[in-house]
This record gives sequence, structure tokens and C-alpha cells, in this order.
Amino acid sequence: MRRIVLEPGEVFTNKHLKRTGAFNAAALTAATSIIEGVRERGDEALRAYTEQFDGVRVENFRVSQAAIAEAIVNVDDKTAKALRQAAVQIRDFHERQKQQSWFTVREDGALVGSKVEPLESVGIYVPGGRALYPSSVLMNAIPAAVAGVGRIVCVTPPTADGSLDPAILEACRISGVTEIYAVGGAQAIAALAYGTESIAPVAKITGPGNAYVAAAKKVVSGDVGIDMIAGPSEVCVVADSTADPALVAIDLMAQAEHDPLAACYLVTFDAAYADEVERMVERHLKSSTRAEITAASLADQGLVVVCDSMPQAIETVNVIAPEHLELHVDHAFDLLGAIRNAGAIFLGAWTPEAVGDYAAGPNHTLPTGGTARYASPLSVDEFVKKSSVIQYSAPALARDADMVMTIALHEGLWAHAMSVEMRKNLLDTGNVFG
Ligand code: HSO
Ligand code: ZN
Repeated sequence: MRRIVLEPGEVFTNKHLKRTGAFNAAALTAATSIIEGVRERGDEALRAYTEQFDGVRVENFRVSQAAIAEAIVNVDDKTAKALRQAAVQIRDFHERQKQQSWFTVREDGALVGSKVEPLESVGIYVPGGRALYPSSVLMNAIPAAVAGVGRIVCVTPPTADGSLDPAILEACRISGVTEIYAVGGAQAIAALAYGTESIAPVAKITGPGNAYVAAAKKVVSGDVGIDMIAGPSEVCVVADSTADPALVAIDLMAQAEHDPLAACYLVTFDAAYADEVERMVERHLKSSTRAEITAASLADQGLVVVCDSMPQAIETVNVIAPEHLELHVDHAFDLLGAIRNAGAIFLGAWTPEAVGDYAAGPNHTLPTGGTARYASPLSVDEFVKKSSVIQYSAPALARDADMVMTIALHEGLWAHAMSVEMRKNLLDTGNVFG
């Protein structure tokens, strides 16, 4: 891991980070042309792109109930049970996020409020390959189901024989997905956004994906809603001398093993302690089943920041704005108030990120790449929208008439002003023309 030793009082800056950002011109160009193809030629284009990119000819993208039932018997009981148990805790957490519609009535009788309504349909992208995660199905589909979304569509690339991963299908079943299609890549995003003969369009698309999927989401955004654009996964571990270096090392590795581009940051207070963590990484690597990815990530993206004080460490965290933050320190909860930027905060020695990835309940779809400066975890809010509601009484109209007419006339909008004045006339004289 690269290492920086901060001087007392020195402020950590973004230039120490290797983040490349979400803009990828080549992927945007490729995704745009694929999207145009799907818009023009529908299912026929989907078949051609699937053949080209996934190496398989799929005639019928919709995965039938029979195929799902047949596949999920292959999920071992223990895995199926763990997924169901995780789903319960994820559902409980997200139930608490549900917002109520609200209305308030002013003294003059005007009613104003906000009506919460679930989206009618959403599409959830589930990646294949290295990032084939049933847990991500739960994390996207459960908040949608809790929000009350009626149509929850899952798209995921087919394997070489055209089939789908049984655990993914089981996770879809557990979390309330209503349609599944064996199609991936930018072409799947295009189908969800604009529809084809076999896939009806959705109102919003969520879920992680590779650079082409991310680019496709950007391109279709505006025609449909999208969630955040996820970059490589990140963890920042703040470790004081009370933290067991073996645990700190394995927690860094738990992020590094996702992807050679995953970024792990260790913020600590002593170079000798950092050395010990790195020795532990070497030792754990010998047993890792993903040693190659893990080692590549730590070597290329890993960074140790040795700080002089806890306030300096906390400010370093706030500059990094990590997706995941682990506070392996004494009295971790006491630091919470000072943390301004982090996607999810894991407190104390007993809270490895993995419990948040799978089971604790909060969503594991989190802002990456420093976007925790302004963004929040995926939540039920992403799957609802609000309508404002206004109902005036005659006294309320009389009270606000002058204010509205004054501003309308200032803006040169005659009919705006008259729409109020005519009602005012009606009140004053019984005649709209006064
Ligand atoms: N840490 C990942 C989520 C995940 N971990 C899925 C395991 N499976 C991204 O935040
Ligand atoms: Zn993870």
C-alpha cells in the first residue's frame, strides 16, 4: 500500500487519491450506439448484442416461472435460509424509511401537503461475472417492494448456456421481483428505458454494473430515473492502538477482494502499527481464495495515511468521503458527530463491513468515489415520488390575492394575475368581471 505520513496540523487533500471519476467518454460512445440500436430494432437488437457480448443466442429473454422453479431447487438449503434471514432484517430496516403523505391546514382554510406515491415500475440491473451477488438483488428489490412498487423487473446477463444463477433467481423470489429477463449490458438498460417487443419500459432503473452499464444509465437518465452511478467499492478503516491488526488487515482485504480497482484506505497513528497491519495482510493473503485480486487492489489502490491526532484522522476521513468507514477505535460512537462524509459508518471492533454487506439491514448500495459528500445510501425514498397538494378556500384566496397578483404582474404574466383577480371579483361582487 502507498503510504503518506502527515505532519502535525497538515490537512489531507484529494490529490493523494487516485480516483478517476465517473466520466468515461469511450463507454458513453459505445453505450449510446447500443441504445440507438435497441431503440430502432428492439428485441432483434437485444439478441444480436447478447450474442456479441455474452456469446449466447437467447430467443426468449423472459425467464419463465417454470425455469425459476426448476433452477432454485439447486440452491442449497443453507444459502436459501441465510438469504431469507438477511431479507427479514433488510426489510425491517427499510420499513422504517417509509414516508407518510402529510397535509396541513392553515388558519384561513388553505390546505397544503405532500402525497407520497410508489413508482409504478422499476428495473433492477444485476451484474454477472465477478460481481454476481444475490445480496445486491435483496438490497435493490426489497426497498422497492417496501415502497410499494407494483412491477419490479430484474435484468441480468445470461451465462454461456443461456441460463441464470439459481441463487440470483432465489433472491429475486424472496424479495418480490415480478419479472426476470436474461439480458445484460447497455442493451438491457436501453430495453428497460425505452421498451422492446418483449420488455415493457420502467419508470426508474437502479443497480450496479460495469462501465458500459453505468454509461448507459447516464445516457437514458432524464427519460427514466436512475439511482447513483456506482464506482469501484471502497473502505476506509480508522485504527487506533486498541484495534487488532489481524482484524484491520482482513477488513481491508474484504473490500480489496471485490475488484482490482477497489480502494482501501487505512488511517492510523503510528507507522509501526501500519507495518504490522501490512504484515498481517501478507499472512492472510496466503489463505485467501482471491489473493490475486486482493493483492492487486491493495498494491494499486491501497493507501495508508499516518496521522498525528484523532482530529486530523477525522478530517482525513471527511476529505476521502469513503463509501464504507470502519472506526476501529476506542469509544467509536463518540466520534460519530464529527464524521460528515461517509456512505455507511461501522462502529467498533465487532462490526466488520461484511455484516453491513449482507445482514444488518441497512442498504449496501452506497455512494462511492467521494460522492458521500452529497449522496446517501439507496433507500425506499428512491422508489417513491411525491406530488404536492394545494386546496385553497375562499378566505385563503382573498388573503393571498394581492401577493400573487403583484408578483404575476411584475413577471408580465397577465392571465396569472387575472386568474386570481376574477376569483376575487366573484367574492367581492358575485361576478367574475367585477
Ligand atoms: N461491499 C460491496 C457489497 C457487497 N459485498 C456485495 C458483498 N456482496 C459494495 O459496497
Ligand atoms: Zn462487500
